Amino acid sequence: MKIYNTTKGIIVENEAKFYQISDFSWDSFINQPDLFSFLSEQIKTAPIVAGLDESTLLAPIVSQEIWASGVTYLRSKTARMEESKDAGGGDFYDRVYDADRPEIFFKATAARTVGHLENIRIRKDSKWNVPEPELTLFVNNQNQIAGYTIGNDVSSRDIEGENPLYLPQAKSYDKSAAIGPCIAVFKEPISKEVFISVEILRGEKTVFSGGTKLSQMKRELPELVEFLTRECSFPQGCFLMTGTGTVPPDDFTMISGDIVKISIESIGTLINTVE
Ligand code: DO4
Ligand code: MG
Repeated sequence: MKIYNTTKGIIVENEAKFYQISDFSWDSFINQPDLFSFLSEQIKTAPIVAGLDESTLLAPIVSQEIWASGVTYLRSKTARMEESKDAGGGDFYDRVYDADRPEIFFKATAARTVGHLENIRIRKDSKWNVPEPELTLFVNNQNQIAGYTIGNDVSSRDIEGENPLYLPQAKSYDKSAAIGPCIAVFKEPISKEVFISVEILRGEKTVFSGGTKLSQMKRELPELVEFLTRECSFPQGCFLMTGTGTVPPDDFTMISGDIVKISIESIGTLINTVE
């Protein structure tokens, strides 16, 4: 089942039918215990609507924070080691990849986040910018993985590579995070066989495409959640981007007008244009 946040309220999709939900705020709806069973009950009585008008979609976030984990895939580790070798930072990435404690950082508030079909941004003081296609967890206020969405952890690689202490500037700025188009809720945890793919279009041309299976991730999803929630409480739940396994070649940077499409099987496709 999929939950959409729209200008017309909350819509639930199940087996190609769309249901209008009333009487719930977004925050309280997505934090219902046992979300899959709750949705199954809701759609028994909710009115069916004609379909989903994509132009009404909002990012599936209201009061939640977005956090992110990094260096969870080998490809991410080698890319960061390479970009930061002149700054002597490479060793940090090698060590965090093998350490018990994962890298977890604060990514964005809802105000800095965009949804499906909205514009993402690259920093004006950066010359090397990439999308990071990431499976993104919705962690409810009981610290349980209750749903999944698609995330784009837009990043400035030159700023991050210059000094690892610049990470917050490379990662967190206006419209640096995109999530959506929905929160997908499954009866069972998401399959590790899902493929996370990205395509970047410049005009008619695909200038980069790639992807990875979730099974390539070094860490377990509950392990990331456990570290995030150890000393942080989330009364309205939170989102956790789980790291990228796909990094474009070092001579690639996004430019204004590029369209980034990230797809994850069983969740959908998140499309954003670079402002
Ligand atoms: O350590 C830098 C950021 C890593 C990251 O965002 C990722 O691996 O996805
Ligand atoms: Mg990332």
